[in-house]
Amino acid sequence: MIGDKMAKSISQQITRELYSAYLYVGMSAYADGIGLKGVANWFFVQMQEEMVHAYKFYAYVNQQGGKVSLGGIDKPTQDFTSVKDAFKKTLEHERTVTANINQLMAQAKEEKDAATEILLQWYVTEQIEEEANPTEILQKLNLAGEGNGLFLIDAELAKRTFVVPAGVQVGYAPAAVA
Ligand code: OFO
Repeated sequence: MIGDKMAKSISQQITRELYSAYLYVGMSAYADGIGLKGVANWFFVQMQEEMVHAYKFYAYVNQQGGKVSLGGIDKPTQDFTSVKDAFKKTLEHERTVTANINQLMAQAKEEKDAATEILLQWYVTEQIEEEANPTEILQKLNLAGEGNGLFLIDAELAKRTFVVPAGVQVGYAPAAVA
């Protein structure tokens, strides 16, 4: 059982996660457009991960007998001045998402909603990685510059693959929440 207020807050976060996916598919398209297929791959995998973030929340609300109410998804920016700019915007965005997750955790604690707290712990851990990944790429971009070094980074980012996280079943399965 989940309270209406919490179901509404998680629904808002589902919309935000879908926005994240939309933002990253736009970044992937930007990278494709300038011929950096590895960077495009990295952002495409990021988009897939965001869909999992949305799905995990969605399955949880359903499993807890709550109502999922979706909001509108804004048009994401597609104006990037460079690959570094896209990763800077990624890091900024992920910091905002971390703040959103922390806010949800504060609400769960206030409402003494232990089940939602347990769910949110997964997202708290996930956000550490979500901030660490673009930070590391930005460090490399700073070291390698945006000349030939960019091609090495592009080759590295081409290796990223999408892996469904343990306990998450992709597809319609509202009971599949780890
Ligand atoms: Fe990128 O973590 Fe979800 O939004």
